[in-house]
Amino acid sequence: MDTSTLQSEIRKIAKEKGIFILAHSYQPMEIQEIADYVGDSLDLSKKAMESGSKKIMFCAVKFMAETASVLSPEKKIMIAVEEAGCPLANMITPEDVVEMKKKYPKAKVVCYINSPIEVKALSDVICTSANALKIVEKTDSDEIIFIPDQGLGSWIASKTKKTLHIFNGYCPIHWLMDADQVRTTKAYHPDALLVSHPESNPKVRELSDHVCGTSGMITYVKENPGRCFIIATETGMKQRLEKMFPGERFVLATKNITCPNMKKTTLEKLLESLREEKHVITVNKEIADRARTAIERMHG
Ligand code: CIZ
Repeated sequence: MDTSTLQSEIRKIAKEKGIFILAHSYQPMEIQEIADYVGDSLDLSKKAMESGSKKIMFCAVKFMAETASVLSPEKKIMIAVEEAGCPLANMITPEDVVEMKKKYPKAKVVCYINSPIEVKALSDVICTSANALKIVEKTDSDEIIFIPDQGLGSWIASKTKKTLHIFNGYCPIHWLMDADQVRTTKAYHPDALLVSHPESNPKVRELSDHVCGTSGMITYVKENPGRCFIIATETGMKQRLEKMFPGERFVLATKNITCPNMKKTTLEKLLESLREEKHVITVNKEIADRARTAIERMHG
């Protein structure tokens, strides 16, 4: 089947079965095009809760579907590709959190949403890149254990007076982005605004005109019409911005900023998962109950 036939078939099956399709902004464009809603992890977890549909199919990575399943246990939450994981999330274990809590007994644990559900269950509150600073500021302690991302953690530490104890996990595509290559891209586009994700390493962030999560990038482009933007985050986001703002120019900060896990979703795999209603996410009830408290604190 060609792309548009596959897309029509996906829409048809989703409608027949009453399945709401959510896609992350890092998904391939042909997936974003057929989703009922495209957004960041915060938006997706809210949409999954608010949607009237009892069945949700996530085109994303696993921790995002797990978070939605914990927030909406009465719904059938599925993921298009079961093995779409997140290397950053996999860098931390519950034992690591227990160890840090022993070392810093007075600190509260702020956990980035890119983490396993068992780690969220040991945390006081969850955050995303869109709200991390706000969450750290309003957490009731001057001492924070920030897990698992050292990119986001070090960025927040530079913005707050609080003491942060930061776990050393990282997102390979953001943290390992080469600052020299970014400098070269800037030299080719001297009038462009460089926007980087806070998961990026400090050398890239220092070169940037603005640092924000993917939802913040949409706002930034809206607020700066008529400019060229160098985008330092996953390539799916650049494609989403191009689609949303056809009059603006976008350039990727380095050659290949592609998350292999986000790109595991294909139209063929999505169609099969919808037809068979497979890859249903299940979370152990005790863990889900503990994680829910931390996630709900984020939603306020
Ligand atoms: O929170 C998310 O969805 C991620 C992983 C990135 C972002 O900034 O939106």
